[in-house]
Amino acid sequence: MKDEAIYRRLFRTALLIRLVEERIIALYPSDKIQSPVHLSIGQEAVAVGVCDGLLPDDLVFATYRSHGFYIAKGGPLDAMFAELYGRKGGISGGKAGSMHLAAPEVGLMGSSAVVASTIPHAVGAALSFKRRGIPRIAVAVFGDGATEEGVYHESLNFAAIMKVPVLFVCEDNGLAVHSHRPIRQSYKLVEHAATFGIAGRRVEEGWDMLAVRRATLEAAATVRAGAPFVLEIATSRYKEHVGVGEDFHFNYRTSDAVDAWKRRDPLIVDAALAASLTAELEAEIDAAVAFAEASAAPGRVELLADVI
Ligand SMILES: Cc1ncc(C[n+]2csc(CCOP(=O)(O)OP(=O)(O)O)c2C)c(N)n1
Ligand SMILES: [Mg+2]
Repeated sequence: MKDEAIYRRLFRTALLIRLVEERIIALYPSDKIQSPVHLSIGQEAVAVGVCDGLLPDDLVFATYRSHGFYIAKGGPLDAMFAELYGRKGGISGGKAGSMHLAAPEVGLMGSSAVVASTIPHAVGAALSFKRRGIPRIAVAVFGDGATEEGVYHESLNFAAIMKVPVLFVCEDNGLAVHSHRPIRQSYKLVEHAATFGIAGRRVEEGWDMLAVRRATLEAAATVRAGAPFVLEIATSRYKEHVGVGEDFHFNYRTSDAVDAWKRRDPLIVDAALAASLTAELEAEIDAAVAFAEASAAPGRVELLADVI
């Protein structure tokens, strides 16, 4: 398939993610969304490029900022909105919310509010694939801040020692809440991985869905051959850490870097393609929101099921 056809496919999914999150922004003041939200607006190219570079059976373990990965992996939109609404029709019956989206049937195994906590789960899944001789890979997605957690280092070590098929994907938006990466970290991620004998690569053009996809295909090929790999992808978070607003008024960053990123963002630059797809995608979102609105709230029995 030509790059142009792939680009259109990736663009459509990335635009769906952005329009879904813009709908979340619009709905949020109504208080119908019963969950804190960590928006990935600006970061969509990472989710779509990575997921498109995987095989459908590969498993992804993600974070609280994972609407994009859920959608890019093919998670159902109606059950996602119902989940955000806290309704019975939600993918986890309304009990998980935005930070814990999971759709195992499409390979989005889970996401978690606890920073770095899904990284060892991906390593464990990869170990299981290896032991059972299953030709699939597991992907751990995490932010730059998560690499400061001890479990990240333990996971690299274990993956390297056991030679498990795991792809570590760092979404480097340069921020952990309001804190910039250089004041938090004394290491470069790819060099750091090399000290464990793990190959890695940093992609600077994290706005470029095709570049992210190509890098993922290459990295995944290494992983399928039995070696873990660290893929670090530069990206930009346009909105505040948590919530639906912007955060430039806190003065920990200016809008300059975000504006520079927006000037390369295909969802903004390729306005004609976006306009040609918007009505159809908004109709999909309308249907998903209508499903959530019509879904009943869980009762006592459903609320207590699966939690003890
Ligand atoms: C174990 C743990 N420590 C601290 C927090 C509070 N916390 C939530 S998000 C976050 C920053 C994480 O930054 P990063 O991994 O770069 O992800 P991003 O939010 O930028 O996507 C922190 C410290 C938490 N949720 N879990
Ligand atoms: Mg970050």
